[in-house]
Amino acid sequence: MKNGIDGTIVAAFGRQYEVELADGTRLLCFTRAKKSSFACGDHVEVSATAPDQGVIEKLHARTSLLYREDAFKQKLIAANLTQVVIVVATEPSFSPELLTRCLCAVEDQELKALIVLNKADLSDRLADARALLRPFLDVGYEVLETCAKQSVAPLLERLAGEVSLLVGQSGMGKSTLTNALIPDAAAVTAEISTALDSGRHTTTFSRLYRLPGGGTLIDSPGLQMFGLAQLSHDALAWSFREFRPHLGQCRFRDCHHDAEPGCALLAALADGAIAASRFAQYRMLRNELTSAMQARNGHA
Ligand SMILES: Nc1nc2c(ncn2[C@@H]2O[C@H](COP(=O)(O)OP(=O)(O)O)[C@@H](O)[C@H]2O)c(=O)[nH]1
Ligand SMILES: [Mg+2]
Ligand SMILES: [Zn+2]
Repeated sequence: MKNGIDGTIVAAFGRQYEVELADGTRLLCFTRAKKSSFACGDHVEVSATAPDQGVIEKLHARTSLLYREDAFKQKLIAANLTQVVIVVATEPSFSPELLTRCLCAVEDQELKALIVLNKADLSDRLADARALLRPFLDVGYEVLETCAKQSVAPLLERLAGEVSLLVGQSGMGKSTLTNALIPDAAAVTAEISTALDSGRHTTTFSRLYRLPGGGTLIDSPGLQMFGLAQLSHDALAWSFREFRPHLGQCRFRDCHHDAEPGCALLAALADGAIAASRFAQYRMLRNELTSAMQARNGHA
């Protein structure tokens, strides 16, 4: 059997991975290590052990890695992305806090962010959803309103030439968008569900698709939590994009931006350059990071 073949992980289910080779062949691959740490989108080197099976031998360097982490474990979401599309909806209602957390991870990896407000056809809920998104627009994020059931053309345009991840809470319409964007996505999903005997229609693992107009799309399971324990305190502050002009301007180099005199962030907050709601989220996340660090060091 052939060794040293390059491929891309197009689906990650537990400790099994589907790897697509340059010629389009797909191998179901296992890993040699007990603790595997690969993600959908990873470029790997594999050895074929059967016409449709292989072993992952090596991971090629990543350009980016989106993941979440709490005090004790890490959960990889996708690798080698250029853009993250965070999907929210008019109904069910979404969590602005979760959206903030996703954006922090996206900013930390220096990826492009696009917020999609789906189910824009549910017009009686639209005003409320727009109001929840206002603080994100105010700091420069772009919001694209879609109706997955009518037209995904404007979204498709934004995906050309990018490696994009669709992420968000469950029920927002990620899979419906994927199915509308990729004609044979539903068939692929059904086939895998049968193969794994999961028999469920909810997305339980990430899957990578090639878009008809060029570009790559990864659909992911619904998110309920997004720990950011991987970030340092400085990285967290930097991940709030409107804080950046003020960072490094505090009187004290190790300023906690808490109550210190001469704090540039508190000054920006006082004069309205930083919104109170964003600063409150930052404080909450900062406290969470501190707790995670303490828990790791054994004095929780
Ligand atoms: N009205 C409306 N319903 C939608 C739209 N997009 C998705 N849905 C519905 O929302 C539900 C959840 O969609 P799904 O794609 O499974 O969400 P996911 O969990 O984010 O993958 C399904 O019943 C869809 O039919 C939309 O644009 N408008
Ligand atoms: Mg889904
Ligand atoms: Zn400060």
